[in-house]
Amino acid sequence: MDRFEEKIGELLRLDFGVTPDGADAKQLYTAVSQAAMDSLRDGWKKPAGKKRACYFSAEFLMGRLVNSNLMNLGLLEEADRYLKAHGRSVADFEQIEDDALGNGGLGRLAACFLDSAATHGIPLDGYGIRYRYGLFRQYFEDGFQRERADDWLRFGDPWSVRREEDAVEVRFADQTVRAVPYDMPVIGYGGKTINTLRLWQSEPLSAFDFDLFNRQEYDRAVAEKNRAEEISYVLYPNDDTDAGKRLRLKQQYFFSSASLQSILREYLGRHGEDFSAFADEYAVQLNDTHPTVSIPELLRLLMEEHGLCYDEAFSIAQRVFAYTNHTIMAEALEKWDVGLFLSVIPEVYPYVVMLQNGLKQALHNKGINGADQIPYYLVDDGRIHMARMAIFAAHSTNGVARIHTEILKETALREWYAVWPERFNNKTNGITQRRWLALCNPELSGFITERIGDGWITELDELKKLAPYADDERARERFLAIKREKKCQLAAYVKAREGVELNPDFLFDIQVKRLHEYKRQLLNAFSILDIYFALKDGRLTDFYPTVFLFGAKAAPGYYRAKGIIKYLNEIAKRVNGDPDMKGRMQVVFVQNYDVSYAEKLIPAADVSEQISTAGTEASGTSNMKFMLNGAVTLGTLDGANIEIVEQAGAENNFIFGATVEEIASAASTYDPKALCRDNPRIRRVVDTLVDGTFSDGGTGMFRELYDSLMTGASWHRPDQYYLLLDFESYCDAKLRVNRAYRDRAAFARKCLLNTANAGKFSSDRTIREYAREIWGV
Ligand code: DL6
Repeated sequence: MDRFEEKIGELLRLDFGVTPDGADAKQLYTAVSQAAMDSLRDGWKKPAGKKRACYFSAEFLMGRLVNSNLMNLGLLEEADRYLKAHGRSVADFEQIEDDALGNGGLGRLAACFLDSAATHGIPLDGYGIRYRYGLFRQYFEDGFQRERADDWLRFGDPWSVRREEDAVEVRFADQTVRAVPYDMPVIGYGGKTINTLRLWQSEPLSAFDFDLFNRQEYDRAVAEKNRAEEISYVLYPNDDTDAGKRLRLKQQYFFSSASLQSILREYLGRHGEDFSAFADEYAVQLNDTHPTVSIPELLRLLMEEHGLCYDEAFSIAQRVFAYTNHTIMAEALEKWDVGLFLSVIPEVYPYVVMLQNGLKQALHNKGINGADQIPYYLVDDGRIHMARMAIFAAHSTNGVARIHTEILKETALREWYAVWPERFNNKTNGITQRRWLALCNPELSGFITERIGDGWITELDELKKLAPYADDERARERFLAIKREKKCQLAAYVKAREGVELNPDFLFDIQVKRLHEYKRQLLNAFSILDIYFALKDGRLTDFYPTVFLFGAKAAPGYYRAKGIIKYLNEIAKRVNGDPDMKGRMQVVFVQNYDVSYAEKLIPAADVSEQISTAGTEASGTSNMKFMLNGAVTLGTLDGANIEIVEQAGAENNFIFGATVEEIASAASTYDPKALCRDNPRIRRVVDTLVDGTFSDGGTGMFRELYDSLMTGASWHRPDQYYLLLDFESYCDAKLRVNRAYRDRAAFARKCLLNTANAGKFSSDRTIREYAREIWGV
């Protein structure tokens, strides 16, 4: 027995008083995790004298840690062997750990970046919030989404270490709190580099008011404690634009200020008050605008606490900060009401004003009279524009896929690009192949490694060597057998979670992502109905049996998105309950889609639905995960789909719909009502929203969806995401995929070529680009 196993036994004995055979899954999970933590303690130190990059992000959607950490430490097989010897396996940990500190793409990207940086020896640390409650848990009741709180700490947190000695204070207008860091090791593959994810927890300065307690005023005695803890209590759903604005600003300032103070403390320990080397030792990447208040806060800290003048402080800030934009949706470009800002962090506001003046001066120096041009105001119409602040004060602004960056430059941020073109750059997103292939699909990983070796685990471009196997009949057959195996595994999981049977011989067509109008789950719903009607009418006779799978959470306050969930669930009920559809078609909406579900769904997919309106999805990352696992993309020319098709070939994917340019030229004359009137297929499916085909339980949700397409509202035009414009070309493409699937060998070839050409979409490539081109680390 080696040290790791001994340690597990010792922890079980000392902490729980049990033997390995007598331990339950949670005790084993805790002991295995702690033993792994113990094994890395010596290697978990920041090397001195190297520039470090800091990733400031309101979300880190890490996924389950136990398997990935064990794999990266090279302990996964050993742990599994040990557990099996005691009648268990690492699979038993599935029900133990939760994975909910993010909404979706943005938080998951942050997690992939941490993994890639640690794997490639890039000194990158994450800084964020240790929420008590992660994104809500979703379940369905009569087809309606319901939410309940997700207490992700209920199984403990063996992967974090509380660092009391590094706590700092954060001051608001109405309270001062202690920010206490919990550090998580971020273990690179092979265990050579261990970076840190530092998550801040908000706590009161003192546990409770003793005087009030003695006077038996218990509620008041703990009121301050509760108010402090509230700040890191819950992760906000990102589509909920109005939810808790005040608390959200507090959260952003809380982790921004704490993280900067922590970095400054480190730096001061080495250099004292000489800040001349600060920007040579730290780079800070702002993940979207959420941490952008860091900019005036760094100015405040440098000027107020360390006596620098504005020019010195600004010059440091500009060299340190870089900003990533993740969306062009106007509603997601954060703006803070000046009144609110002043009531929460009044001490920071003067630095916003200084930045505003600095901007005016900088524009003046370039011969631009900013005062005449609204987009150049940081404070405009009583609101502080955080994206503008980031672009002005940071040295780099990047988009997350080529088309997205082009849209930023040409449309969304064109005034800024005109003044500072050199600051704009593209960093197409990526995903870590270690989680999204090696861990979630060991069968396909084995297939690949047998043929081309295991170099792809750290250099995904190696997958190119797989391309010749797409023409090898035996390899294709093996690939198909693996795909079937993954479908069987998913079917077992879905059966256990949803109580629904899936047939592994069906085509698996999957759309999983946050529920949002621009992602067009409603268009998918319409196309399914169109196929259903065609099957019922006998117009469609050669349809390959298909299951349409969905997974998506709607922000609790996003009424229309919730209407779409209910509508899809009604369609599922109709289709699955129709005896004519047996063996032909099925619709399943899984509950509580999260990283763990994604790890089951994605490897089982034949078709990856990526159908956002061209120009709306900044990049997408699930598209890359599906591609890597050998699915074809059924998608629009949007986000990273464009680069996926470029890499894997248009002939191996199924592209449809209007391009960004076509949408722009159709916009002024677009008339969804006329389309509906003149096209009986469209009319038939759209009318199901209001003709009594489906019931929304008397809520009016379906009528509201119908109206959003036909008449719009004061704040948007009818069918603003062009569902009906793309309807026919989407349905045609869906049937093209379906027909192509009949030739299983030819389809397997397409799938294999997708995997073989996925090299570009490794977050290893992306993070190296950030390191080299933005951070200089
Ligand atoms: O860059 C990661 C991810 C992109 O892949 C998605 O296309 C994009 O929608 C998402 N953006 C956000 C923005 N959230 N806010 N605020 O999540 O980022």
